[in-house]
Amino acid sequence: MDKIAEIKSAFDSEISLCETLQELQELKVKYLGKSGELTVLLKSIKDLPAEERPTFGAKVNVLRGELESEFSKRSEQLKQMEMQRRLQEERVDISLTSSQPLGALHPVTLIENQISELLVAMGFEVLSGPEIETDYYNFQALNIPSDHPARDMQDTFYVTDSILLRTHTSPMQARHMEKKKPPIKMICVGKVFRSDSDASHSPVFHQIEGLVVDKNITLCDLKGTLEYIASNLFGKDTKVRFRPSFFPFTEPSVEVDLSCSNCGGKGCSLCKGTGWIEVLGAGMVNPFVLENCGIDSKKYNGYAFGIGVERIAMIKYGIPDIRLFYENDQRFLKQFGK
Ligand code: 2NM
Repeated sequence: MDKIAEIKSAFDSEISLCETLQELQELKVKYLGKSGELTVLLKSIKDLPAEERPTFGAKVNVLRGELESEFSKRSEQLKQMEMQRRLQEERVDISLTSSQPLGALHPVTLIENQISELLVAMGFEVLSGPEIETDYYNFQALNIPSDHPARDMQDTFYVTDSILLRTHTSPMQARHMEKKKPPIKMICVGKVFRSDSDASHSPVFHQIEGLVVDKNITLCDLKGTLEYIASNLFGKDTKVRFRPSFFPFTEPSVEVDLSCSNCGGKGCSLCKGTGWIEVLGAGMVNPFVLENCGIDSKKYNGYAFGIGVERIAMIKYGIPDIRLFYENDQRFLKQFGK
């Protein structure tokens, strides 16, 4: 009986020292194995007087039950600890920021996308065309006469006498009018080229030109479209103002001003105290242009507008010099496209 108590207390202290499943398994062999402590104890039963054997046997079996249940308890505990240890050790820190620098859209692309999306939502289709154009589509079809200063070598990049880098995206609209019957509702987005370079002019820049041809189109339709774009780009209280102007391809022609988004129209340095900022040109398509492109100008009319993408981006983001767009300075570029 003393031996049973002795084994139990030795076992209790040993099992509490087991730190791994391996050690626990070894302890199990030591106590419950074929030649383990309990087996040896049970075999010693033959040395006892016959009347003590049943009680002794019963006590050893109770001890076996106790040991077995403590083994499985400790085994569960160790498995849990092992799982915790692995979860800790193999943890992936998903909050770690990437060491790869992330790219972002160029401010010109951002504005181009924003304006295009607004116009597409109003039912305009988006077209693109060649950057190298013929004199015919870039000038003649658009009612720009041979002696017009824009045709000068000083202003236009010529490839040959009659082939040039397009100076606006309008040639694409002339091409489209030749092919399609009204109603036409299109925009053309892309690069254009002019021989000009200073803080507000770049030899390559981006244009979005819109064209609508249908029956009974008015300047009000044009104004409504531009007001929608202006209020989405610069805030819903933005006002649109038309001033008379001249373009060979529109009649009448207008310069379009927006109320200054910086001062709300009160006058500031951005709008040079006037409360208005000139943003684009537009007008009713000149009937000569419609006729040149095979559209009956007695039945149909339309409006057109031309937006300089860089100009809009400069106003919206407060960029003072157009050349910043093309220098690819990371410090400039990473401020946009969040
Ligand atoms: C502008 C201003 C006014 C324009 C005209 C045409 C076309 F091809 F339909 F005749 N497209 N874009 C236009 C009219 C462009 O840019 C300042």
